[in-house]
Amino acid sequence: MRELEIIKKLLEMYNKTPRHDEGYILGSMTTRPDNLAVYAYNLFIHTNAGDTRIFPTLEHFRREIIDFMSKLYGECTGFVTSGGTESNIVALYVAREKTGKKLVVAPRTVHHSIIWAAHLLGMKIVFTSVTDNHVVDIHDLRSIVEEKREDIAAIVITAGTTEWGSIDPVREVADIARQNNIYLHVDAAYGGLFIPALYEKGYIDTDLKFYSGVSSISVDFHKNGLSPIPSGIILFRDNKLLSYARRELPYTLGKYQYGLLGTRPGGSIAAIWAVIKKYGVQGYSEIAIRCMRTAQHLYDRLARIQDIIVWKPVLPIVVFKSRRMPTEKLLEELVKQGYYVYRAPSVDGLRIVVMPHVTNEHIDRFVNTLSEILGEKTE
Ligand code: 0PR
Repeated sequence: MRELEIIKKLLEMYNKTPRHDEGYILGSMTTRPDNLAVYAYNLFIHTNAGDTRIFPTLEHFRREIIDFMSKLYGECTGFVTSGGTESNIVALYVAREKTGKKLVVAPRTVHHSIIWAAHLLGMKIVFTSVTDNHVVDIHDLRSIVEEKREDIAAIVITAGTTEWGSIDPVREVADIARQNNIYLHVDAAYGGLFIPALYEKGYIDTDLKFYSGVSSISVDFHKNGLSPIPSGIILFRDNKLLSYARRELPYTLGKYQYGLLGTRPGGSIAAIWAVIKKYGVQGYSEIAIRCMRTAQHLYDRLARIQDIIVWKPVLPIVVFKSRRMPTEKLLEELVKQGYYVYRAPSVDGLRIVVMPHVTNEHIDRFVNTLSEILGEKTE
């Protein structure tokens, strides 16, 4: 094919591909990346973070990214990953290497990548129960820790669960981890960039920090950070922990690599650097509050539909279901109208994640469509 024909075909396919700004992608934790981040990504498209001796500017970006993360959560170190799944695998790998143990303790609400990571690493998970608010049951966690202390490699909790946006009590779990000298990983892939701001403004009562007892925190910039996929970060409280994630590679100039990947996109690092410089703590705070307000608007509108049961959002994730229409039927009807909404399996409901691209207008149009499907009038 000639290039022009290829471009024509590409554009044809592009026009058949949903875009976030159309307002129909409401369930998936993805969003339209920032244009400046895309520019940075493309500019550094040729770079490979697998060897920062060849591409030392990537190391410069990494340091400034770590400085930014240290401002958010307290002094830490770490590196850019391909996202939450890689970060979780690396965290459990480090815990296993450090302790020589193979038991992971986590509430059932952890992301499935934790289960996958444990499986890959030959580790076993013991699940704690969760409270009605979908957070770890501290009493149950304490008794499991007491009983199995000698075998535990890590405790994993989530700051912004995938289904509910609930936030496990980081400080309380950190106390347990510290008292028992256990590795604690906090998966903040979804909530990490929003929690400090929403805590400060009084929207939520759980904060996220490197409290004494927290060993690692993972955060994704391809979720609420507006950087292109793949953009994640794994943070460790010190260099000693980071060193477990390092592999020697003597034949290269760099001599070692971090994480799971060999060749690693340098574009992601440049893109994350660009968005943190553009938005900073203040900019992310504004995005967090905007998403939270839009989620509250969605909650308010759904609460006015008689046939709908809706749960109050903690972070900008709204779970709802119909009293009469089976969830699968409702989902099918929504998909027919062009909507991409996900399931909330624990209550057999549906889930909307208000990502940065979602506006009040998108929400209003969605609620009107939903009301029509349910045969109800809305105000
Ligand atoms: N940890 C948490 C708390 C997550 O929510 C996710 C992803 C991960 C880790 C893994 O992150 P990566 O997907 O970056 O490896 N949560 C989304 C989810 O499971 C991932 C996703 C996003 C799936 C968009 C589908 C989709 O359309 O819903």
